[in-house]
Amino acid sequence: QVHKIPQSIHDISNGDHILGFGVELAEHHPGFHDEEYKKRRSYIGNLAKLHKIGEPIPHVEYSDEEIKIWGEILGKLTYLHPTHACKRYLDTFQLFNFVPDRLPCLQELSEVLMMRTGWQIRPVAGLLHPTDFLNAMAFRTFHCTQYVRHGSQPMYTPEPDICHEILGHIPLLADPEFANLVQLIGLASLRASKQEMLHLTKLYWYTVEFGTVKERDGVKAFGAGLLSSFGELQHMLSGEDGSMPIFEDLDPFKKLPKMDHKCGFQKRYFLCENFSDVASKLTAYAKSL
Ligand code: H2B
Ligand code: FE
Repeated sequence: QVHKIPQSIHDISNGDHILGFGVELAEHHPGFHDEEYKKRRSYIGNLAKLHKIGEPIPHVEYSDEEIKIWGEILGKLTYLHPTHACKRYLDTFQLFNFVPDRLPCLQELSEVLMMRTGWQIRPVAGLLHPTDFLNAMAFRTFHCTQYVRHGSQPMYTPEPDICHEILGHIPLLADPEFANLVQLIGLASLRASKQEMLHLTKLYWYTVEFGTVKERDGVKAFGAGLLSSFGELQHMLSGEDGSMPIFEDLDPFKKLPKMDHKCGFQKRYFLCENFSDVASKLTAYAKSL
């Protein structure tokens, strides 16, 4: 089996390795028994599959219900962000002028990123295989889902949706230092063995998805899984659900805990000094590969 190292984003498919709707989560997925919803999700997913790098991202006309879900999430999160999000996120968030009655389109967000940091967005039909997902980051490309989560549980989704991408990932990708750090993981992934790939997936998970950072007035979130989840942000600081999380220093050379995708909130977060601290640790690890 020859593994060809991708030379550019054109060598990475956004359609070959989608872990499709409801995989593993089938029965728990809030939209699993909603045929209308599944049709909508696959319609939007198919648009993504047809997209070619360099072309504008197809425009999706969102329904009133979808916009309502977005508006509700945006409203709740902007209430928590001032106290729970890291400073860099609060700064880059301002660039986008998000409003509750309009769901931003990926094309315009991609243009802002391109101007700020040279990153681009590529639409994807669902959860992409970690190898393709991480490899694409080497070429400053972030795969984003374009469908909206199911409306029965607006504050929860078992898989990424556009609200998670926009409110979790996009703002910080406009921060040059953070954008470089994300690319580092991507670059390290290009030649990684299977085992190293699993480790990089965990490094991604414990930084870009669930990372926390020390600031003058306490612990703040920079991970997208935190920034896009009202419940998880509260859990991070107060353990209001009765289980105070643990904070640990990140050491990329150490074995990292198994990722927990399903069972509620994270029990442990990795706490970093700042983005340049994360970047130098990741660089050191990448050099060892
Ligand atoms: N695919 C998509 N579409 N969005 C993600 O946020 C995502 C992904 N995350 N694939 C990846 C996997 C991540 O959880 C790691 C690398 O497995
Ligand atoms: Fe994510």
